[in-house]
Amino acid sequence: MPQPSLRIDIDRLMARIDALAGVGSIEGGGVCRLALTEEDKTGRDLVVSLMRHLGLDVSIDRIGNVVGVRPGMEDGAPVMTGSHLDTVRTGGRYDGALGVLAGLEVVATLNDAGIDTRRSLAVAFFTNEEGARFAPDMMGSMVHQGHLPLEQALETTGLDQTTVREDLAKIGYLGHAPCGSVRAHSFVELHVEQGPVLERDDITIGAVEGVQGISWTEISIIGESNHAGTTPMSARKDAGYAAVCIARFARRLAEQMEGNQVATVGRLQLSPDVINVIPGRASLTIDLRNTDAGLLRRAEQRLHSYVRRIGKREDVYVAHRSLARYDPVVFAPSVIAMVERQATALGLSVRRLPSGAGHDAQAFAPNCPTGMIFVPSVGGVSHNVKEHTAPRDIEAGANVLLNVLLELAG
Ligand code: HGY
Ligand code: MN
Ligand code: MN
Repeated sequence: MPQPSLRIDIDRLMARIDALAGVGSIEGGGVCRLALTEEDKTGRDLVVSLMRHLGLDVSIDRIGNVVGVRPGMEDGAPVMTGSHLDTVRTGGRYDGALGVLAGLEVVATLNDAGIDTRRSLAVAFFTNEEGARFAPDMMGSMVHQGHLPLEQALETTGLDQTTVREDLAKIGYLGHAPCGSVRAHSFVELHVEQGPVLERDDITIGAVEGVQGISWTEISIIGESNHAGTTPMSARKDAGYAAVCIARFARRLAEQMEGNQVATVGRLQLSPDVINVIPGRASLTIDLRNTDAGLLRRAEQRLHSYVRRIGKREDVYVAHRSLARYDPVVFAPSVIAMVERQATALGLSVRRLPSGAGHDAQAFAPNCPTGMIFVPSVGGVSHNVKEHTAPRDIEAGANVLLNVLLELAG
């Protein structure tokens, strides 16, 4: 049960966050540990050795998810926490890492206090949460929770034309444990909000209600490269122009759709990418999100019909491929209330809010009582080297995680 005086050790947690941030560190204080790269391997190795140092039983499954279990007094499914260690190319030091290291800080605190829990506790990190090199995002947790077939994930080819299986093997994390062999009694993830709400409202803890729907599409356009000077405008098959029209349509879509629709063109490539050649080929990615499932489908339909129209109008061939598709997810009311109650018991301000970002927790939500704890992001900035959360807010979030896990683990 909750131990009112028990607290995590923030200096130890910050030291571990800083140590991990030293892996793949980039200019400006951020990190780049793209999934299944050498940097990801080094980060994984560091955390696995910490798990072993804390006495956890560590298992690596066939998609490279790593779970460390602290046995409880009873057998049965563990109460689970965790997040991811991979980052985007311009990542911050808290996105993902905080959830994993705070989970391990909870274990260290219980070890120091000699506290045994009724249920086992598990701390995990999941493969390729970001989806930056290999789509979809949340790949490892989705396989772990049975939403994505293992073989399909292993066969996925990434931006560097390698497969997940090849790169997992290369970094030594093509594990043997069956995926999802460690079933969770419940799952709670601590994560930075990555948005502006908590800071704007001067609130320390977010009791997350759920995750909005996510739709990633890759659009490939084939026109005809031609001379920039000699080709009349009426005779062009300009793949580049078609691509920028689609990008502009995505922005208009976000402005016109209700339900806090967002749209992002994160990647845009033109070929041959030469100043005096009309692009013969183009590709772009469109990230659409909405808290409402029906509106997200409507936004996708409008995008697809626009893409067909622009293909005809510009006389170019256009194809689109879905890279990730997740409906909105709601977290367990019991866990949301638990986060609120434990935050209040610690004298912390707390409010409910939805998550704009995808998280590993959303894979668990259909299978067991699941929730998330947010802490404020300074300036609402994330997926940016300037990502920052104040240590006192990290301490607050980790103490709420400690007490929620203790309540769930009994
Ligand atoms: O894209 C997302 O929301 C998450 O960061 N993978
Ligand atoms: Mn994350
Ligand atoms: Mn992220």
